[in-house]
Formats: sequence, C-alpha cells, structure tokens
Amino acid sequence: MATSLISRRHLMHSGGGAMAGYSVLRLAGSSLAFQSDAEVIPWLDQPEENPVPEAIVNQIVWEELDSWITPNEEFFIIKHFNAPELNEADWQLQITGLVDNPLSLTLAHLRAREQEERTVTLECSGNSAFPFNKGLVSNAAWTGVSLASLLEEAGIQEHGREVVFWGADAGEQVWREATITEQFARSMSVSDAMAPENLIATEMNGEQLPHMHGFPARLIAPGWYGVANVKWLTKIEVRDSRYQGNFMARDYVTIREEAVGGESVWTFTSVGRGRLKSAPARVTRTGDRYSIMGAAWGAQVGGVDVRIDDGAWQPATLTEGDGSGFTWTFWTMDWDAPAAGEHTVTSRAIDADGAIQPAADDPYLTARTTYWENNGQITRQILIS
Ligand SMILES: Nc1nc2c(c(=O)[nH]1)N[C@H]1C(S)=C(S)[C@@H](COP(=O)(O)O)O[C@H]1N2
Ligand SMILES: [Mo]
Repeated sequence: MATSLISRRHLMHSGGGAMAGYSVLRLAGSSLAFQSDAEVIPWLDQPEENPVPEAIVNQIVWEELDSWITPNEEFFIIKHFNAPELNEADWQLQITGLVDNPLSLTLAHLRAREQEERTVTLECSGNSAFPFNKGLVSNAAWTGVSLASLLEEAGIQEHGREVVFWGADAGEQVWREATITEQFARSMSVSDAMAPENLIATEMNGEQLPHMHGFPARLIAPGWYGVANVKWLTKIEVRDSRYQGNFMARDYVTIREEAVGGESVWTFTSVGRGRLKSAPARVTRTGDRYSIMGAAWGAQVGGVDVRIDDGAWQPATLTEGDGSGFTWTFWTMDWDAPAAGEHTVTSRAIDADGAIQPAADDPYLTARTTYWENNGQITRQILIS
C-alpha cells in the first residue's frame, strides 16, 4: 500500500499544492528538477505532428511538467465527435431506466448537494502508442457529487445490471449497411458504478468544468482509463444488460492473442481500468549537476526505477503523490556525471504489490494487434553536451 510506503519512507506535509482543498504529500522535499535555476534539456525524440487534431486537441509537454496538478489550460483533451456547447439554462442530468425514482437534476440541484473533491489522473488508453501521442495524461482536482448517492436516491431496481453514461456529443457511424448517428456513451456494471470514489464532477481545479472537459458535468471514474470518464453528460441510464456502443464494443477494444486453456485464441476486451505506467518527464542541469524527474500512475505506486542506456536499474525517489492510487506520483533521480553524447532514459514503475511495469517488448503487449492500453516502459533520448 502506498500509504505505508509513504509513512515509512517519507515526510508528510499537507496543502503542498497551489490550491487549497486537497492535500499533496511532499514525499521527499523539493527536487533538483524543480529548482528555478535549472536548465531543461529537451528530449531528442520530440513528439511527431499530431495527425488527428480534431480528436486530440491538446497534449501535455513533458519538459514543462512543473506542477503536480495540471493547470486546466494544459490538461490534454480528447474528443471523438463534436464538442457540444451546453448551456446551464437548458441542461439537465437525467437518472433514468431501471430506477424507482427517476431524477432530473439541474446544475443548481447538483451544486446544492454535498460536494466532494477527488484528485484524479486521467490517461487516454491510446497514450504513448505512437510517436505523436506522448502527452495524453494529466492530473486535476475534480469537485462534484458522489455518483453512488445519486444512484441510491434513484433506487436501482433488482434487475438493473449496467449503468450507461450518455454524452450529448454524437457522430455518424457506419454499422454494416446502416449509417446512424451515435451518441458517445460508456457503461459499467452496477457494482463498479457504485464505487464510492466515482464522482459527477462539475468543477475542475476550482473552476467551473471547462467546455472541452465536459461542461456542465462529467463522470470521473478514478482508476479507469480516460474513455470511461464521459463528458457532456446528460443521462445516466440503468439497463438490464451490457451496453455495446462503439466505445465499449468496437473501438477501444483490445484484441490480443492469448493462451486460453492451453490453446491460442484471439481475445477481445473493452478498455477498462488503468494500468501501472511511468514516463521520464525531463532532464535538468543545475551547474554541473543533472537530475531526471518523471511521473508514475495507473496503480498504487510503490517505487520507480530508472535506467540510463543499457545500465542497471537505479531507484528513483518519490517526491509528490497523495497515496490514493488514483493520481500520478512524481519521482526524481540525480544523474551523476553523464558522459557527453547521446543517451537513453527509461523508467519503470513498481506497484505496491511489487508488480513491475512491463518492458515495451513484453509478450503481453506485443501479442496485441490493437494499440490501446499500452503501458510498456517508455524510453526517451537525450543529448548531453
Ligand atoms: N462525451 C465524451 N466523453 C469523453 C470523450 C468524448 O469524446 N466524448 N472522450 C473520452 C476519452 S477517449 C478520454 S481519454 C477522456 C479525456 O478527457 P479530457 O478530454 O477531459 O482530458 O474523455 C473521455 N470522455
Ligand atoms: Mo481516450
């Protein structure tokens, strides 16, 4: 467990962030990488040009990572269809389907209810699958209403099995011979939906939810890949069977060759919970001292190792995190006297149970024919002059 790790190895301070209302554990004090006189040495392998600017609207720039909370303007954005401009006067969130007491909630209704805050890192399950998408992960403090409290008030009927989250955005999809207009929607089982950490969020980092992040309300499902966190939410519907829309059953499906009962078969699984992952963020130089910092996320992070070129793995120091398992943890490592020339920097995260982030060429990853859920180790290239 990360909490025991933190109390064992590190000092705890509260309110270390720029905003009030959430707590950041400053695990090991400030690192070289955050010193203002530090010079950032950009990676040689800069992201390639984004070929899908309609869908990937913003990515974080790793070299500029200097705050545990991602400012709203820097938070990555993924939109698959349109970005509906919903206005508060017309908008309602319906809780409908197999419930005893359907609810229609305005933004004012949501704001009048008990507010909860969660700091949650979102990662798109397509992050780091291609050289152009290295920056699809960010961390924010989200405020809103507990999803479980809304579902409890609505009263899920006995034959309710799945909870569907409907977005207001839609686009044309071709299914066999038919062209239809499909809403963005995702579902999860009733027991997953009832998890106490799930939030219907209306605020991001203390501001009203920005338009591109789903105004007026979105689902925040801590521990799930980004796609589960439905934006521009208008309806929450309880059904008696699994919802099989595009983002559950066709796209965002991992296809992999696996041995099942001793025989090789192709399996199809819907992108779901996040996976243990890390990335080197930047290398800085202060005088003649070099430091590497980065982030790790996707599980309770117990540690991070760093490897220079083909050298031995060396333990990094965890610097900032909150022990929840739902946020990224920052780490840093001093890089002693690197030789001039080109080098590679690779990181691997270790979770609280000792599981290690897989190598990029791990058979579990290479057996996929789809690119989703790539949590392989990330190697960056750098020139030390
Ligand atoms: N309604 C709706 N919700 C959505 C999406 C979308 O296109 N429409 N994109 C999903 C995907 S794939 C990701 S990775 C996250 C990204 O959230 P962000 O844009 O706030 O970073 O939103 C998810 N929620
Ligand atoms: Mo995504």
